[in-house]
Amino acid sequence: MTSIKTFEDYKQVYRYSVEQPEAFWSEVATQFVWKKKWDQVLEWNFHKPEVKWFIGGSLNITENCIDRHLPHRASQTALLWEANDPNEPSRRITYQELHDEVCKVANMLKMHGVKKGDRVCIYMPMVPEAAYAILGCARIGAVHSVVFAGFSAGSLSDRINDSNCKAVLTCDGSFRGDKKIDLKGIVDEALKKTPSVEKVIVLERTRGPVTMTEGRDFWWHTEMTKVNAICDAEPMDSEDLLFILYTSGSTGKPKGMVHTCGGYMVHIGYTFQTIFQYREKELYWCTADVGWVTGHSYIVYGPLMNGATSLMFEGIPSWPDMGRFWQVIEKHKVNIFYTAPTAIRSLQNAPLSFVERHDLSSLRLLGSVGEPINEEAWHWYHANIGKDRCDIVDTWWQTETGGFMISPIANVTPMKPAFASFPVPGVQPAVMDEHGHEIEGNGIEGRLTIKFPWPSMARTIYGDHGRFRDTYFSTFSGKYFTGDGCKRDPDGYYRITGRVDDIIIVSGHNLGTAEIESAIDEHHDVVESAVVGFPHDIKGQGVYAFVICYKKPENEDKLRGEIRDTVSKIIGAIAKPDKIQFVSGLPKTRSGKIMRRILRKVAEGDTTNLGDTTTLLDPGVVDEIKNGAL
Ligand code: 7RM
Repeated sequence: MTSIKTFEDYKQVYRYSVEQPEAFWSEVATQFVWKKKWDQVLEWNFHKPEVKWFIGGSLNITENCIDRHLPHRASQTALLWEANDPNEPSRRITYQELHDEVCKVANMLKMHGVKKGDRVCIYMPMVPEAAYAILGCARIGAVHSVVFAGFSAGSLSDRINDSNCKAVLTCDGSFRGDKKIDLKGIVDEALKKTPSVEKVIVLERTRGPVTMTEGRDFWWHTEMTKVNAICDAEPMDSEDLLFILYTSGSTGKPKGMVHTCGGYMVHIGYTFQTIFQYREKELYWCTADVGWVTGHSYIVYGPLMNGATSLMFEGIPSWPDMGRFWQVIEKHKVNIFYTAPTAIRSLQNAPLSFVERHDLSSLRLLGSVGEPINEEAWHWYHANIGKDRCDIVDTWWQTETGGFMISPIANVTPMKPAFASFPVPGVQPAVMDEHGHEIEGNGIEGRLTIKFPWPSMARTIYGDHGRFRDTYFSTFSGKYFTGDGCKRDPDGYYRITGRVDDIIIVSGHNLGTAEIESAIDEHHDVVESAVVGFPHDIKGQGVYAFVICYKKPENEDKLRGEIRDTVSKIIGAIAKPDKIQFVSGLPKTRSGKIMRRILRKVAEGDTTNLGDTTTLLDPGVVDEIKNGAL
């Protein structure tokens, strides 16, 4: 009893999944290909914390993504690739071709000394080879660590070093709108500081000039001619590592979230099918980048496990014009379109003619992910893209959760605009008050926690289990704390209200305030800074920086430009502050902590009630900050 076709089914399946979670998840797990069945479904302790699913089971996720489909869909398109440039032909990769390419990548990695358990960094743009790279690692049990190809050299080397990657897979360059980005140059810069990296494999994409280091760097296309397309799938224990994916933390050091094979496979495979209600032959398009968890779970693994056709798009929504997404939907007759509120809001600001000139009648379902979708954007999306015909699945989840946690089910859950609605079967949320008590009943608001394990939860932070415990399991004893706030309305629908901690979400990307502050502080004129988010029409949240300089800046705008460039170089353009206010001091507590609550209020333009400021070291700075607000 795991399949859902009606809202009544949902209620029944959900109840079953809570009353008998192990029976429920083992029924789901039976629908996958295992090399050896598990001996025990679950073992857990949220105090340690320790979570193990499908203990004793053995599997390889790539068999579930590829091999199992070959008898009946070898010639079906697995990946449909649309280039950045609309004039470049799209590529169709069948399940058979995917099999062959993945096996070749796997063999290429082996040829270069990569073994089960070794970490491999993938720093690639949205090309099919990025999916081959991910699956090629999984095929041989190497742990992939994909780093978003918009990150700077410094961010890349930090991530490579944190998990001691042995190899890097990358491209000569990438295309993004009318820009060409020199990826290999960034890798070369990063690799000056990464002693663990032995080999670099470079895929040719832009054909820009690159420097190849003898003995370390190899061309993808030459290496791929040296291997064949047969590679047995490595048997993986359920709890063996599948991948590491870095996400921002509040100390500035990114956290390498660790996902393991069995539970991740089961949760992602099940939720893709259940939430989207994917039907045979449908074309599914998720616009995320493979560098984020959404790309991992719902461009690559989820769709492929379900024998779907997944569209992979290299470009951006605004080039050559603001109609690019809609043109792609028309061109390929996309049925399911899954994107982020930030993209919706930016396209909503363009003239409607960019939408109207395209035939969007192929669409059956829309999705949203990455941040709370505001009602205005929801209605625009529903009316203008879905033509009031398509449901919107507002999927709430995190890098840490691996897969969907709270979401409507397509054509099943009665929708409420801007509500992620109900928990996925098997997921048990609990809303907590600030004293650590669970708030029962409906029509309430608090902090969102999860009180029972789910299969695709991260098992640890790579190399730092203490930080994993402190970050997620110590705020509320015995519960996983999401860091998000939420409401549960009188009908029991969940609405996620955003981060309650110090992470800000800019255009759907998680950025730690501390990370941006430390980048700003790199500028030689800057003494100290504090960053908070503020509501931004397009990006959801914008970056507002309060900056203390050594001496009063002579030319404030010039300095703002330099600070923005510094942040861009160190972290990436995504983290550039939208507003920079120069101040002479910051509101700090006696123990030296910045009171962000006050800065947040100022950044939001609400300075009438700043709350209690008596614990501040120097309450005087508050007036200055208020008066200088931008
Ligand atoms: C998938 C992803 C996680 C954070 C999460 C939330 C926010 C994501 C929604 C959402 C409201 C949603 N992973 N978030 N989805 N907030 N409604 N549907 O985004 O690790 O990068 O970010 O994103 O704050 O904690 S993530």
